[in-house]
Amino acid sequence: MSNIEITLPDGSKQPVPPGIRPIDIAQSISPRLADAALVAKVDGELVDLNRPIEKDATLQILTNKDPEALPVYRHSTAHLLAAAVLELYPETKLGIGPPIESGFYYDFDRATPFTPEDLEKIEKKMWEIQARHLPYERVYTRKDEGLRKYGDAWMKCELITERAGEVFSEYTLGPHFIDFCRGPHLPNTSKIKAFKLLSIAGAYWKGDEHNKQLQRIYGTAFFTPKELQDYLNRLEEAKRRDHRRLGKELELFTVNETVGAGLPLWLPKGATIRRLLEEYILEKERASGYQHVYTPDLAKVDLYKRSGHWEHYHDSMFPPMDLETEQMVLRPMNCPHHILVYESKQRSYRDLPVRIAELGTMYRYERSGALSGLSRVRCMTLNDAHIFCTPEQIKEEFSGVMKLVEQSYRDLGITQYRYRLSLRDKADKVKYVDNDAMWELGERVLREALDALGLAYVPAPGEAAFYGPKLDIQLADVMGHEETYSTIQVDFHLPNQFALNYVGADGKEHRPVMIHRGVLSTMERMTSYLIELYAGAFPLWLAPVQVAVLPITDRQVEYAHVVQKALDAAGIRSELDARNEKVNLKIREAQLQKVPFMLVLGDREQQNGQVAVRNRKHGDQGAKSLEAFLAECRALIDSKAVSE
Ligand code: TSB
Ligand code: ZN
Repeated sequence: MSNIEITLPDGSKQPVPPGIRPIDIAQSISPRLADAALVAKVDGELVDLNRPIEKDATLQILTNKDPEALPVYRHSTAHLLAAAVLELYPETKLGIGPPIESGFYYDFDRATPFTPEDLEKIEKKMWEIQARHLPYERVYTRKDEGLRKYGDAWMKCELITERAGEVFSEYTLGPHFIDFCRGPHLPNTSKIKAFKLLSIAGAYWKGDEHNKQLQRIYGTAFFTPKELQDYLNRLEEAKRRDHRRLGKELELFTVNETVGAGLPLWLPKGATIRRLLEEYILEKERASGYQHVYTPDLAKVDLYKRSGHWEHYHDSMFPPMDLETEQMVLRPMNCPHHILVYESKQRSYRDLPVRIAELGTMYRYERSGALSGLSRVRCMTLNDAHIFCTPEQIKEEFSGVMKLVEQSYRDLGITQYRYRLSLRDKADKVKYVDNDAMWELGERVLREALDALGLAYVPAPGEAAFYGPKLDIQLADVMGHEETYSTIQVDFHLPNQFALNYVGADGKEHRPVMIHRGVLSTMERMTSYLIELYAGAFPLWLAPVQVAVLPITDRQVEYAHVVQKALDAAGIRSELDARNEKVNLKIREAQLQKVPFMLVLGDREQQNGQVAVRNRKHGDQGAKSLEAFLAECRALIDSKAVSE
């Protein structure tokens, strides 16, 4: 038989006999490469290193230098996990075990629940198997034979019935493990160098709550122990900062089953932070020419039919409610209401831009699995505004919004962010309004505005609003997971839907453009970010309790009241701990609550009209006059200092 031709990444071509395996070619290049090889890429497709190549092809050998090999590596680690589970608990039935963004999982059906101690045992067993250098072997099974062979493995039979062709592939690992799997896999277990089992969770078979509940074991794997350790450290840090945990500990918010998932209740301290954010942004907007309005949280379905939300955004809306002869719906966005505010009177070119703003509460149906604390909720209040302007004014308005964003981020101490140009998915005619000319214009206007400001951005197809492209500002959490916070959106669609107009200098009617924008994002999402950014230790100006007043004994309680009154008068938020407890305990508790300043009051302080100041970060600061402390505090608050 004649040779086939293999093209390597450097462009060189090798004539080789058909049936050659990628690992043979790696070996012929260098034994080092063969040793480092994890998986092959043949004509762009990932395949096992020992899968024969039968025709001309391009070939790349992937090692631990190639991020693309990581999912394969993790998938193989998932098989290693399942092999260990079967060796320890042979009665277990296998579900699926794919790699995921942060590692892998495997679903198991077993009557006895796995315990944390089991995880340790399983992990040990995995290392044992790893050391056996067991190969991952691909075998082919005929469908009818497979169904016969796996009679009692119900999940496997379901998968085979639904997904397998006449013949399907399986992978084995040692004598106990075989699973329905497309692969590819690593050549053998010795290639796995670093993994960790992380947690156990319940998961329904195929994600459907009508199905049987399985036990899911999550784990992660990295090419090197160092990368794994870095990841585990970040995971620890993320736990320390987790806004859901801190929200409870610091009494900021609570989510109650009886109210419903994704509907957080703001507790007094969280509400204080929210109110400060609201007051902050309202004042900034007032000074930037915005007009604030109040509009209702619901409207007739017809309003959203007209705007296009009903057609394109229906999946994210709460179901409508019947009211007498009408159908009402909770609003998923505030734009239609603001459009009606614009429309409430005749507008002339001299009025433009008209900037309508509101802390607008809106409701979105988010899947229950996607909900998280305050960062993804179903009822949210957006620092929203809609700017109605001429096409010529877009650029200046855009840069005005960017200034607001940058100033707010500076004041809040947010320094790490990325710009994302969110575009439509051209093929998706359901989610996005079908009007090519409009989308191209919107995208061009946004790109020009971005270029004029010299901002570097990353385009993201499929992330636009249904009515137009947007510039999203992305903030990442400790684990690198990004969410959108601020957003600026150019919209030529809604003004058309509502036939908006203004009277131009020529006395004729013209159509305005709309810019939708949120600066602080929703109060919910921004607060979740700030909790994590500061790990609960908010800058003085945002701290729900700024000063803890701590009398040492009952004798100083009266003086403590005087001090607290002075704090009140200076507009400083304080809490007085007048309990009959040791002052050290009071300090410890205030410290745990991350209160910026503690004023410890003993006889001496009382006699001298002083306060002994403790700082949550730097400890004891010595005694000073009450006036001096108030002045220092005021200065820190007024300058919005990020740390004291
Ligand atoms: C800016 N109509 C525009 C508005 O005029 C609008 O609603 N845009 S949006 O759909 O992108 O939402 C604005 C912001 O709300 C998002 O950028 C995001 O920061 C925040 N947000 C969206 N969904 C949620 C949610 N489920 N929970 C918390 N915040 C959310
Ligand atoms: Zn809007």
